[in-house]
Formats: sequence, C-alpha cells, structure tokens
Amino acid sequence: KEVPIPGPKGMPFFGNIYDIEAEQPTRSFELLADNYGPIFRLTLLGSPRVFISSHELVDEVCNEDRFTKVVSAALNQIRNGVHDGLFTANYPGEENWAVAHRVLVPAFGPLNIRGMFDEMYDIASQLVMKWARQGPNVPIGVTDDFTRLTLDTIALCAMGTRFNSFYHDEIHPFVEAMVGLLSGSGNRARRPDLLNNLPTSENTKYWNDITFLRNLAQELVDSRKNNPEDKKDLLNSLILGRDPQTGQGLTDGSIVDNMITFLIAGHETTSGMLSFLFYYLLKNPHAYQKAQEEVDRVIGRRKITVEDMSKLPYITAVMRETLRLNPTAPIIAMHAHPDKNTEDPVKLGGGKYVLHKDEPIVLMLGKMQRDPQVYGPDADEFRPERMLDENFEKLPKNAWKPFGNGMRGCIGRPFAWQEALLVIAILLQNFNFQMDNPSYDLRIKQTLTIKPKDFHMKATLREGLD
Ligand code: MNH
Repeated sequence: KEVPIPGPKGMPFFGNIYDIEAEQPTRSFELLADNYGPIFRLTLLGSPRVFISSHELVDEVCNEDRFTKVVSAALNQIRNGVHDGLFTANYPGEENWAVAHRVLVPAFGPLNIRGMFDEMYDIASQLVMKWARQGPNVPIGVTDDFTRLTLDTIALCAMGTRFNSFYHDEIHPFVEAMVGLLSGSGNRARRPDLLNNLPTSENTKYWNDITFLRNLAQELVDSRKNNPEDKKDLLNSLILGRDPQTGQGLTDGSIVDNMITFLIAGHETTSGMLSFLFYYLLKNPHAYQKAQEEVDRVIGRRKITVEDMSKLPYITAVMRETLRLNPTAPIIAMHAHPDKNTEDPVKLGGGKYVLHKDEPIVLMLGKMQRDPQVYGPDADEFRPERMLDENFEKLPKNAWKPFGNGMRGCIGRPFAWQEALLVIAILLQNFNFQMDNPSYDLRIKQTLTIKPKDFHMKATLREGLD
C-alpha cells in the first residue's frame, strides 16, 4: 500500500537547488506540483523535505495532535535577528513563545484593535492626500505606496514612532535595516552555513543591520517607558502586558524581539494583499462596481468609523477571495509533533507516503486554495461571491488557510483585517481607479512574501469631493 514519494532527481551535493528559481521559489514548487502531483520531495542543502498541495493532504497535516510548525530555511535565518519571538520560536521547546503568546493575545483582541483605528485612519488619510495631490495622470506604484502605508501603520502602533514614508523619498533607516535582515536571510537560506560564517562584507552588513534594528527598537521601548502614554497600542501591550498564568511581563529582550517581529510579519503581507486586491478589482469591473456601491451605500460621503468595519460583507468577501488566489505568505512548514506524535515512521495520505525522520513538510497554500476538489472547475477564477459569509462558512475545514494553522496561526489577523478594510473603503470612497497599462497581466515578485510585480494604476478624485 506504500507508494514512493515522487520528485526530480537531484545532483550530488547540490540536490535540487537547480530545480528552483531563486526569484520565484513558490512558482517553481507549483510547476513541480503540476508535474509530480500533490506530494513530491526535494533535497535542498542536503536535507530532504516534502511539498504538499492538495486539500486532502493539507487537511491531514493541519491536525495539531500530529504536526506542528517547524522553523526552517529563511525563517530560521530571521531568527538571527529576532530569536524566539512569536514568529520564529520553536514550540514546544522554547517557553518564551507561550509566555509572549499569552501576553499578546489580548493585545490583538477586539477592544485593542478598535483602539488603534484612529492611528490607522491617520496613516490611511495620508495615502489619500498623496494620491489626490499627484492627480489623475501620474502612474501609482501600487505596491510601493501600500508598503509605505502598512509600514507607517505598524510602526505607529507597535513602536510609537512615525516613519513618515509618504513625506520622504529616502527609506527610513529602520526599514532599510529590516529589508537588509529579510533579504540577507533569504540569501543565507540558499547557501551552506560554511559560507554564512565567513567574514565577508555581506555577512558583516547582515549582522550590523541586526544590531541597528535592535538598538533603535530598544530606544523606542525606553522612550515609552520614560514617557508613559495612556493608550491601547501594541507598544503598551508589549511593555505593560502580564502573563495571566505567571504574572510576569516580557523581558526587554523579548519586547524587542516581538516589536521587530510585528514589523517584519505585519507589513509586506498586508501590503501585498492590498496590491493584489486592487489588481483583481481592476480586472473584474463587476466586482469593482459592487465594492464601490457597498461603500457608497453603507458609508456615503461621511467620515468612516470603526463601526463601519463590520458592515462591508462584499468587500470582506473580496479580501478573502484575494487571499485565496494569492496568499501573500505563500508557504508554511510543519513537522511531526515532537511530544504528541508516536508514529514511527510518520506516514501521510492514509499510510501511503513514508516520511524521513523529522522531515519538514511544506504546505503550498496558494496551490491548495485552488484545489478543484474543493473550489470546483472555476477554482482559478476570481469570484468573491463564493466567499460571502453563507458560502465561506460552508467551506470544508482547512480549505482557506492564508493566516496559517492553529495556535501558530497569525496573531495579527484582526489588525491586518481592520487596516485593510479601512484602506479599501477610504480609497473607493474617494477615487476612481484605472489600470495604468490596461493590458497588464499579473506577474509575481517574491521575497519572503509575494506581491504583484510592476503593477501601476491611476487615481482620479471622485466628483463632489475636494
Ligand atoms: Mn501574520 C504568523 C499570514 C498580517 C504577525 N501570519 C502568520 C502566519 C501566516 C501569516 C501564514 C503563520 C506563519 C507560519 O506558520 O510560519 N499575516 C499573514 C497575512 C497577513 C498577516 C496573510 C496580512 C494579510 N501578521 C500580520 C500582521 C501582524 C502579523 C499585521 C502583526 C501586527 N503573523 C504575525 C505573527 C505571527 C504570524 C507575530 C506568528 C504567530 C505565532 O506563531 O505565534
């Protein structure tokens, strides 16, 4: 009954590294899945891992009694900067994860997220101002401006500081160092440790970026500690939050780890989602019209309030459908649960596929979320109606996973959701949009996350607005 796991033959030492395009690893994995099916194996830097992309297999691996997150590849490199912060902690094993999780879950609860609405609104209106001033003829670099927006928003809410990205052409030094950490981590993940430990200028810069990030983060923590402010933002939760189980707060090291983590995890993913979403709206005029009509009907010309956020079901469906077709964090990795799992060897697919000891399993979220077994023959099409509440609730378990799995799923989801809803609403309220180049078709650029490549649009202020 056992079946060998298929996959391309690798080269000695290099393994399958040449089967993967460095610029677009997720695309390469998808092409391999088209060739080898819903499970295949690659050997990268000497270690084998399996890639799964059907709903059936992903559903099996999402069982937290058998499997849990593993920190590997680029994520394991990011650990050089943020250690056992929430995103990069190995748990079970690293108790700091559980402490930070208990302290920070309330920080992302409904009351706190609503408390951050005004600051989100502040940054969103800066974007509106910029596009209004530019006028209707200037092509907008969509992803760049959405990245300015999400960076400024998370910096204000998590670090209590303003990057003012809409007012500068140069990148803020914190952002430059963070981009250095992220791209450096991506590069290091494709090289053997031997090379990563040499004193090259690239490696020196990598560690300098980390020192810079941590020093600045610590300064901002000290500054808030010395000048307390009475508000519900993420920075206050990091500093003032107490573990309900032990009563202890986070250490300074853990505060800095998680502050930088929020910036890393919280900007590209949300900016990519907004960029894909406007691409899909412009490619689908019917959906665009319904979304704008919803804003006009529910909000009209008045100022948007936090209460409006729960009254936009069509736009919510558009967001879900966008993240189904292009989950901006496109892959997550799991392995057999070290404490709970007693199977030896571990097998997938009802005993068919035998894994190596502690072999990482890579979940290809985008491919899985287009599984025709779940989404039907039009799985590749953008059709927000399938994501309206009544349909969304009927989806099989684990068929929509853009925020990851179980207790290691995204803690920032309500933050991202409120931020994105607000931005979509305020943009549709104030502008009409067009593609800059009507024949543009989606191309994807990947770093840790995916975003549309070279996507430009134009924004015209709507009549009756000044
Ligand atoms: Mn987020 C984990 C997707 C926005 C902070 N996030 C994850 C995971 C996915 C994910 C997938 C699981 C990763 C893994 O298994 O390795 N996150 C998203 C998407 C968006 C997003 C698609 C926006 C859209 N995330 C945000 C925002 C923040 C944030 C905004 C912070 C304000 N995310 C996190 C943190 C984790 C995480 C922190 C790690 C949680 C944990 O393991 O405890």
